[in-house]
Amino acid sequence: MTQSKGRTLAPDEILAVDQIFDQDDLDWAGVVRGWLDENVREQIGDWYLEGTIPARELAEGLGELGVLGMHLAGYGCAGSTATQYGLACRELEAVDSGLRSLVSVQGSLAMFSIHHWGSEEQKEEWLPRMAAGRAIGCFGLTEPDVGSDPAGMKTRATRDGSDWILNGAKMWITNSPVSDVMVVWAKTDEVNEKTGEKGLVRGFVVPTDTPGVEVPEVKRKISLRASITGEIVLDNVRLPESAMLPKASGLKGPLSALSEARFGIVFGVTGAARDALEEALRYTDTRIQFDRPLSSFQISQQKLAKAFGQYSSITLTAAHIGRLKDSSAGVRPEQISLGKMVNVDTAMNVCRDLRALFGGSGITSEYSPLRHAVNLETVLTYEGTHEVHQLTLGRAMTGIFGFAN
Ligand code: TGC
Ligand code: FAD
Repeated sequence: MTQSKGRTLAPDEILAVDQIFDQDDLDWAGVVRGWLDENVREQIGDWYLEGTIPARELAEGLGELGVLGMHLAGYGCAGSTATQYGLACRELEAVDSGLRSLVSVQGSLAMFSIHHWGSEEQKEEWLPRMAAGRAIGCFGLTEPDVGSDPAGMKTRATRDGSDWILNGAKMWITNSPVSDVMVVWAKTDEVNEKTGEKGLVRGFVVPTDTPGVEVPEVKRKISLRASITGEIVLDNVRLPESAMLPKASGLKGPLSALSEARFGIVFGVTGAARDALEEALRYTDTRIQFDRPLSSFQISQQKLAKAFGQYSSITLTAAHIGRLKDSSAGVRPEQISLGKMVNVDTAMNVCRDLRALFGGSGITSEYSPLRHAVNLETVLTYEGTHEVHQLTLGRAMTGIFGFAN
């Protein structure tokens, strides 16, 4: 006998998301979601299969929407709260992690570095164009031989008169093949006061069309396919003295930008989990097996309830970290590590578990959970691997640096 269907509640209604975030902030998230519905959602599965994204066109649209560098103040940026920025990331990643990456790298890595560590001239030159999406930025920290331990970077910046000469290679750089400007981290011959040795990390603002720069694309990715990834090859790249970020000295420069981008991920991945859950609810409601909708089986409901519980807890974690970041005390790196470690891992498990509810259809691009789960493999790795964040928390709790023993 088929049971009559009672009233249904959306996950965010049960969670009472309107009691977690301010209504104005949720209205803003609705604006972002509406723009994505109109401009991106339908095409994303195809872009993913094609292994690309129309970055330039999207950047201009996202610039008009106002999400690029929205949490920065001045220079064409909105000066929003961290939570508002987080909620935008959540909507972007509900579509695809690649789209959130485009916005993270632009606003939190490239623009933040220039905004926080740059000269007035660097800010005036790049930030308004980047906020409008008329210039795309990338951020080169990782190298072919140096990932989790950026202190070991091999890229060098040496003096020639008042100029800088850059040599080296960066690997896995989001947007490098389509970028107009790169923030590149390199070691100079200056003495690092912490180690007492030569080799101080500095940041450089490098227009991509500078002679000696090449940005080959990384192909054959099976994760984060709706995102353009490349290398940066620097062969005797001559830059004026003014190209160096004057206020950044040491690893604090790039790590501070990473904190910003990791924060966006803490919120972003809750969007991927929410989207997978909404899609699973729609699918199980209409797919009939054994003369009943999948949603009526106890095991389906168990999977949905478990996923909902996990989604709820990562949303609350994101909201808490957002509040900390917006508070006068601010958020500490280990608190961001906590959010990145727990939220990415949990969102990945949610998407992977829900995928099973779609049976064979779940392995196509027609449904989002598997695409999200595969994307989240990248998110688990970049911006500090899962293990780096475990060790960061381990260090915070025990006082022992467990990275190298
Ligand atoms: P440590 O001694 O901890 O710190 C060195 C200096 O930096 C300061 N600091 C921070 N400052 C601001 N924000 C943070 N989150 C900071 N973390 C550390 C720290 O206070 C210190 O300052 P000072 O003044 O005392 O010198 O450095 P460590 O060498 O011990 O760090 C170890 C470790 C492993 C935690 C660090 O190297 C690390 O985080 N490694 C992971 C590397 C990483 O995340 N790479 C990401 C590359 S970019 C990317 O993936 C972009 S993906 C983009 C996309 O598509 O979305
Ligand atoms: P490794 O550091 O070699 O790590 C390999 C494995 O060893 C991992 O499991 C790691 O956790 C583990 N490991 C390493 N050290 C330790 C330790 N001490 N203890 C225990 N385990 C350890 N970088 C940028 O600079 N800019 C970008 O825009 C950017 N975009 C990216 C886009 C994509 C699609 C991807 C995949 C990566 C991107 N990255 C970018 C690079 C990313 O940040 C690195 O891949 C990441 O930091 C890990 O470095 P690695 O790949 O060299 O791995």
